[in-house]
Amino acid sequence: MGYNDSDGDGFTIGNGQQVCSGASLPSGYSSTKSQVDDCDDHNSNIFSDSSGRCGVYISTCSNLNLPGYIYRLKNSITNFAPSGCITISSNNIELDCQGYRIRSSSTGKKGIVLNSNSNNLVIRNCDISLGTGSNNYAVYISYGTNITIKDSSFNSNLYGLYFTPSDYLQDIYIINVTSNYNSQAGIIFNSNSLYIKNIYIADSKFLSNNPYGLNFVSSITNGIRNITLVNNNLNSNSQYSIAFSILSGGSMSSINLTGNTLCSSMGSLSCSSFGETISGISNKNKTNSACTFAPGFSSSSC
Ligand SMILES: [Ca+2]
Ligand SMILES: [Ca+2]
Repeated sequence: MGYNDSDGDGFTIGNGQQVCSGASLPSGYSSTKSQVDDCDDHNSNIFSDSSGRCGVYISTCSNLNLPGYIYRLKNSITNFAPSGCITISSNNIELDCQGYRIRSSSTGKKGIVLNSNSNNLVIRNCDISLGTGSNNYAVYISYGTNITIKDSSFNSNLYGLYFTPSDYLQDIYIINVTSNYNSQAGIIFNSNSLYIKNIYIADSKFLSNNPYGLNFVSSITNGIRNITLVNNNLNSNSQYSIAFSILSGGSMSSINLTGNTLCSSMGSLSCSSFGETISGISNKNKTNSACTFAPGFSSSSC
């Protein structure tokens, strides 16, 4: 009976040994045990959460590559050396920054990078601000399926969130995120040669960015499809709240905007940033709050 806590981290080993869902155990642990406890009782940075999922505390820039694990940031990170601080490179990973900050005073930095095909990822409770200098991206995502980003802030970067597909990039959920004061856009979805599809953004704020709160860029047919925006605040951006930027040969489809406030300096929506016609966008449904615009500016060019 009883238990051991050899590493003193507060997570125990009971009668038998234990297994955590979605993860393989270090050597020395069997896979049968009814009690949820420490995934590695000889490493105080490894724990298990209440569901038995294994986790690792991180304190510096890291490559998150253990499938099924939760990674919890346990302190803020400032002035990191790598170009990308936290890289996620496996499946079923959750990064919980626990409200800690990631900061930089350099240029050419990325706070979080997803640059390999990974599925079922969650990023939460992060606060990333790298400065509005060139090539500072709070989050840079070029691969992935079923990505949730929630309860986080990405203020004062070049871009808060930058999505550009190098392969599959789909099923993206952005919930309760703040991405303000960025020097290009709160978020850009840049489909230049591959598709991005199934984007859901809700209960988030994209304020005072320059020039756009959100920017959707397509240069291929149906480059971006199935966009749903619900109950977001996209006010006070220096040009438009949302720009649908159709490059030559590009188009988008299935765009649903409901319950958003879209009051920015030049208008709510722009659909012709690069001279293409709004016919590149099909199947629109817009029900949003009305705005009062300065003379000469309208609520929408779409
Ligand atoms: Ca322990
Ligand atoms: Ca431990």
